[in-house]
Amino acid sequence: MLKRSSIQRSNEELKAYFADLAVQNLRPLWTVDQPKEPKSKAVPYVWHWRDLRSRVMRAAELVGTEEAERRVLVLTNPGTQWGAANTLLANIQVVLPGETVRAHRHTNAALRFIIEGKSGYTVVDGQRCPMIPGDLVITPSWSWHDHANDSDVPMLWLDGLDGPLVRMLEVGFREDYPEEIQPACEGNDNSQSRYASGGLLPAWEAAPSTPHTPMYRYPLKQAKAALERLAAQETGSLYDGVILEYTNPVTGGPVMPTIGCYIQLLRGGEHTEAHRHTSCVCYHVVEGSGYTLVDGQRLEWEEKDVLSVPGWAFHEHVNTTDRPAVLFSLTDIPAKRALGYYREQAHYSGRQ
Ligand code: GTQ
Repeated sequence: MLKRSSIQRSNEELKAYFADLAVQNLRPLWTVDQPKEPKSKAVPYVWHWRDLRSRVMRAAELVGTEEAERRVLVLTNPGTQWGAANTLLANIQVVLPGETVRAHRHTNAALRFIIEGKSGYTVVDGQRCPMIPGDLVITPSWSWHDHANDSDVPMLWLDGLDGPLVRMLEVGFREDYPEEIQPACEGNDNSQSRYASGGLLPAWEAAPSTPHTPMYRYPLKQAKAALERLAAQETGSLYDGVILEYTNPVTGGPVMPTIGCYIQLLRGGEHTEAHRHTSCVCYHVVEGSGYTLVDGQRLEWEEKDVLSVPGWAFHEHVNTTDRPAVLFSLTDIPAKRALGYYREQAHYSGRQ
């Protein structure tokens, strides 16, 4: 008969054994706590625009873009002390009228969601991408990028990056462009007119081999029109209302391999059901106000606020007004899916 074994020994013997192991840099696995499910170090958190904006603007009074290669405030989750979420950064950057921000590249994948301004631009691998409030502009891993503000008002935007993931994987490289700024191609980035044709793609092109979308810019105008059109004809998701993913038009996959981007509309008065997933999420409120319940904690939000929902935390959204609310979000779903670690679970009683 085979069975599990049980051994007689004194506690002193065991303690002496453990002490000897420690000297050898060894550790007995059976003494290590192994939780049944993840518990994020990150905590549910909201940064209110009313507190953020003045502090970001103050940075622009104190440091120039010569001194600060990126004039950025890092929204820091009190639980992790690096970035807004466990694998994601959600930073706020400001560029004043007439300023340029030097060109560089890094392995960190990045995106900008424009919050305020008129007509700055980012040059991504030579493509000049105009930045209009509400637009999403992506700067994939290892792409050269520099920013500029050629308007007469400050530009503020949300930077989303996979910084903490890159740090954890120890794959961080960075490089300065040999010049201050890249020579931009004539005219604006044309990826919009090439790829945003309702499912039609240039047939003379070989399928791009890059792991990111060939479309660098996703205007809010199109996203909002799609949200409103779908809100008029469909219920959407039980957990997220009418939610759309920004996708690679060629593959239908996420915009970048480590970061997924979404935009959602919560109807006036909508109160979603609660669920949780292993991916963490940073939300930016494009318009409207309400609150999100995260593991029982109420995060109140209004326009331009940023909130962090840790992985495997139950969350449900409530639009407290009678007008639609629109939320932009970035998540690490693509990274977790690719590794086979994505899981999702509905709350057992619908709501918390
Ligand atoms: O604009 O390239 O928030 O390199 C952090 C690192 C923005 C940028 C950030 C960066 C950038």
